[in-house]
Amino acid sequence: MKILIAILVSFMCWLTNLQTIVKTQFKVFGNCTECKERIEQACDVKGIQVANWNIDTKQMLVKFDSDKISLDSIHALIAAVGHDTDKKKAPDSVYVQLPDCCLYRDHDNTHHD
Ligand SMILES: [Cu+2]
Repeated sequence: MKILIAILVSFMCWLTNLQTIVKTQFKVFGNCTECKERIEQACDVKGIQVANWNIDTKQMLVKFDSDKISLDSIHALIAAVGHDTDKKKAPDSVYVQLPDCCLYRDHDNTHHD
């Protein structure tokens, strides 16, 4: 009986755990491998399990625990290091500090509001 309860409890934990893990994709503007490092570094926080930005498609793949961090916070983290997302614009004061190669707003992939 004890074993049965233990199995049941761990199964329930597994179930609730599943519900809080969110995997999603959104657009993040950037140019190069330096951008990639910067963007992924910004997501190196508790609650985010996977953060992978694709240079070619500009798609950000994240897997995170929605109990620990919200998707909005992730957008804010990335914008805070100078990269626009499809939801949040980076502050100009941070953007102008980026190296020349990273100034994506001057390129084809400019963010349009
Ligand atoms: Cu760059």
